[in-house]
Amino acid sequence: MSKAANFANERVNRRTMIKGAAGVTATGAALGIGARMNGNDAQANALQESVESIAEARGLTPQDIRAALKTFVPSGVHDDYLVFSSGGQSGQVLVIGVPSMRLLKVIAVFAPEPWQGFGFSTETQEVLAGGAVNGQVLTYGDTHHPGLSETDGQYDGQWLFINDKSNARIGVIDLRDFETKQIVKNPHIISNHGGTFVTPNTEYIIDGSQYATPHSWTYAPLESYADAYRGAMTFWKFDRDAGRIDQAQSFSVELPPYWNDLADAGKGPSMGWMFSNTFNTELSYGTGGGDLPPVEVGASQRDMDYLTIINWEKAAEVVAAGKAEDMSGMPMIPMSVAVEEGLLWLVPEPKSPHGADVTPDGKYIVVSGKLDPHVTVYSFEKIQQTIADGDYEPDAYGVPVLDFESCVEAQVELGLGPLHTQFDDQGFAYTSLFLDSGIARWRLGGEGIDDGWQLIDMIPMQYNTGHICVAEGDTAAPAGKYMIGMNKWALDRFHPVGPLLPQNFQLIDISGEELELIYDMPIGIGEPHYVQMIKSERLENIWEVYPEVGWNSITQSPSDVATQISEERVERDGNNVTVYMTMIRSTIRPDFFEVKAGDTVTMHITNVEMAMDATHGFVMPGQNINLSIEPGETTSVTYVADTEGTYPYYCTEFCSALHLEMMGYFLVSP
Ligand code: K7E
Ligand code: CUA
Repeated sequence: MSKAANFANERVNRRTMIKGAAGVTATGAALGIGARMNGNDAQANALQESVESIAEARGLTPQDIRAALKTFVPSGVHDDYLVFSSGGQSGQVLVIGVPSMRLLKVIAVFAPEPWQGFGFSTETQEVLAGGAVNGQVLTYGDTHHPGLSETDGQYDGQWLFINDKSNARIGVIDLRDFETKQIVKNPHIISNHGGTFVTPNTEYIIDGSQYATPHSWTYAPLESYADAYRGAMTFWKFDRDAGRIDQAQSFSVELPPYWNDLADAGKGPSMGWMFSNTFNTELSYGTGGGDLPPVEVGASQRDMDYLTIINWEKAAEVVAAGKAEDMSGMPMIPMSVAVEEGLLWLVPEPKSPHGADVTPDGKYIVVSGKLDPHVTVYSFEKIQQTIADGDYEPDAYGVPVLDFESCVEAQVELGLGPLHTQFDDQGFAYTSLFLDSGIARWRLGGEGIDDGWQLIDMIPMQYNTGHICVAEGDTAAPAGKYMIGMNKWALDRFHPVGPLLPQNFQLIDISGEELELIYDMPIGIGEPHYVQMIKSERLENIWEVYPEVGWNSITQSPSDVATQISEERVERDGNNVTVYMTMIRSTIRPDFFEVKAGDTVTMHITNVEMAMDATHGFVMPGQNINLSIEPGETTSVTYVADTEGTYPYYCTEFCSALHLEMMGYFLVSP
């Protein structure tokens, strides 16, 4: 039996013991109610009795009651932490409060979303169009890794980035209004995975290719894989003032046709560097329609794959010096140049690696091999020394491979299927164990720590944990306290809902000596991969309403088609009709307009209210138009009125007592 399985058994025994021996009558004692309330025995007894009767009626154990008390957030009280979660195949981002695990918002990113009018208004259609691939606007994304902007290695609460793995795109979300402002398509690669990870001051957003293709996904037969196919690591420059990724200042580093997995940016002593897992160093491309082994087998033959190491500060200098090549409109540093300049290195890594996580102090890189029960810890200092000593041999592509033993600090046996690692404020690391369905807590080592690099505990998860997240646990200063396990399989944990089951987020209290499971939250939309948890107090720039009436929320500036009260009008120019409209409780102005069949109608709608939460929605039947106009916002939409008829438009948000009267008639005459 593996160590992890042992821990799991112990846990089960402990839980059964508490249930069986103590039962619900021990709840009061478990809660310490009597002791705390000595001053007022009558009150304490009453509370204890009521708790016990509720617990008995609901069949709750003392553990259940502790969990409930730790996660309950009273009505009107806000959560201490917010989680930004990938929405997986929904192409969205979920915002969740911790510890309550209440869903606060779903942010549309790569897919149209009617409630927010995302992908329906002209402004948001342009955002979606920014991520077009081969000229086609896509209406989904496979989101994996949200990345909060950082200052000095800590979340600054200003921006959020998220990748679409399936099309190698990045979405940019402004945390003043929690809306997507930009989608960029990587011109060099067609699928990514190691994104989005930001450098410590959000200088760059890291975006690594997953499946190798020829550069810019052009055609080349699979048999030419080794010669014609390539990987790339892209560094997107983020312009904070503009609030946009600046493609003109972004670049990629060409890589061998290995598959890059998760990445992380160095910090502290390793500032300026980044680290990415690389698997399929076997160069498998599957059967190729012949009798080669399938990828599953072909890509798992070697005992070691690679950790890819890039000096991005140096890479930026090399681009500035004009040593990169233009490729599809963005610079690419050729592999040969990257090697010559000493900015690209490899180190062997145990079999089929997945996660790569830099410790908060920036001294170590923790790597998990999916098919190895250990995590491998590399020392950044040792990596530098090995480079200085010239202790390396080139791989088949001429990229120097550093000596494994010289770079490794420790290997810690944790359990089966280690994937991702996070850190807390007590010197612990946590690693998800996919195959063992658990999370291992282990102690980091290093100078002055005698009991480091050791497995301490393991908490079973339900089931098959992928990513985990400790509060601010991937920053230079983790907060600890809470951890979420993102479980791929839910099986029996919730009421059955048909064959497609939700994912299971499990909240764990990590503040004590024991890891304590305190909440299960089903995620009924897509398969989230990664989440980041930020202290709520860091999100101090959130707007309650837009700064002024007539605001363009995409450019975040006054709209040039804003309409104030009494400026409402219908303008005609041949077949083009432009309607300048306002919305205020409980009137839409104008409340009538008529066009001829075939006219092109453009509507500019301004919500002239500046009261918090006074959002109006707008639908135009038969035209696939559904908008959301938040206080102060101006939103536009254009459509061709090609079918004559009578169409009542109305406000979709129940904004006032006379909300149903907030409507108008649109007539299309023959
Ligand atoms: Cu492990 Cu895409 Cu981050 Cu999923 S990845 S688990
Ligand atoms: Cu505005 Cu209902």
